[in-house]
Amino acid sequence: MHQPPIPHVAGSDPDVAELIQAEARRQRDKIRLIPSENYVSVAVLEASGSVLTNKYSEGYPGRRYYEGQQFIDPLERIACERAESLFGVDHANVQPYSGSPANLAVYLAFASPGDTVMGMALPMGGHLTHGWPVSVTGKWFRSVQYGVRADTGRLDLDEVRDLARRERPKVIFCGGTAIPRIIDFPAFAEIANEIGAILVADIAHIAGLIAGGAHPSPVGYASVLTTTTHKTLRGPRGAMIMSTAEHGPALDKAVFPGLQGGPHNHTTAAIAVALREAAQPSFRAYAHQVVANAKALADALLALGYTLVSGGTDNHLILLDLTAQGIGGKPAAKALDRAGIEVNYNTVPFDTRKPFDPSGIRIGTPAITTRGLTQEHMSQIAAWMDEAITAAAKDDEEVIERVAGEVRDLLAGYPMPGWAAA
Ligand code: DSN
Repeated sequence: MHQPPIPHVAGSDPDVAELIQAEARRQRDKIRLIPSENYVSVAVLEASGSVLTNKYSEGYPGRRYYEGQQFIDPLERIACERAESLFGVDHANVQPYSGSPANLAVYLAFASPGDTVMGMALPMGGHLTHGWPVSVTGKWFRSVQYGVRADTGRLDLDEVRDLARRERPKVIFCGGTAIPRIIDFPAFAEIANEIGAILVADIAHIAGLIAGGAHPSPVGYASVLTTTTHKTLRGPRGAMIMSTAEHGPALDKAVFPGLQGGPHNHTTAAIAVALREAAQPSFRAYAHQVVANAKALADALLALGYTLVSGGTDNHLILLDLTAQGIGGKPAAKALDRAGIEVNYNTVPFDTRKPFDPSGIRIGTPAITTRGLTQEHMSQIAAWMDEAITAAAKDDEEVIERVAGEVRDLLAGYPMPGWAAA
């Protein structure tokens, strides 16, 4: 059953309770490979579900527009101090509702509509809010976009430098959602410094790896960092903006009152709990295991003949191009889901197919590592993926069902946080 238990929801609203229990069972029974997802601890779940949700706190500690902040103020201070200490930054703001609002606040702090901004193109591995045309960040700003090289699948820093020199953006974003390689923060800083741009490192995907010492930190290179708190960092759904002391006031003003109203105090508490967890030695081991698992899974997939964008991974994430398998990312993802392996379909750089029916799937190891799986399980997972993808191409539901059963059997030995045997 769901942990913490939900007897009051079950008593008053059985429909919703059953959906929560069903989702918990689904998370228990699947190999969850979506690289932006994880399992939070029960402590994080408890803080997220606390009475702090009842309170409005517009403003910042010591400067609120509502009374009754005796306990909220110290709580938000603790969350900020833990973020500052864990990442080694001068200033943290834990109020952004999620990653997109955090990035919007950065634009609000440093750019005006019509200004030139730069980021990685979404189909190349960037994020919607790094200036992609359908996003408000691509509509309200003059956005220029960089990508990866066609021959290596890796970021093209020469292109970034040329583009920056030519277009002179006010703000440059690095980071993204489908980058399997180490981000070269010093090189980005050199480019931004040369043209006087603000460098923003969107570390949403890799925040936990940075906290755990498994990816270089952008601190000292990017003066602004944005991150969600729920991916490798293994906290609640939320976000943070971190910066040098110089930029703190502008960023705070942009989050509130510029963009948002009251912070979600239950999320602030859960972020604080997650940041304390991320400061423990066990989290360092977790971050390194995430990367070791991803490398082992990438090697196993390569051995089975799969094409990986950039040829492998340095972090938690693997991007597969299924063109050679003769199946689109979407039907493959759906077959894998039926086989108990949850992934998301994704564009690959220079994709000739549409974003809603692209050539690739994106996978990662943060959630299965939390579950306790290690390198020794990765060749089996790759083999199951291969069986399911091959079966999908042949409409062989029997194989898919068998794999789903084997997946459940394996996972039964690796309990998930958030679930207790009844
Ligand atoms: N939706 C997130 C991801 O899956 O990477 C990025 O915002």
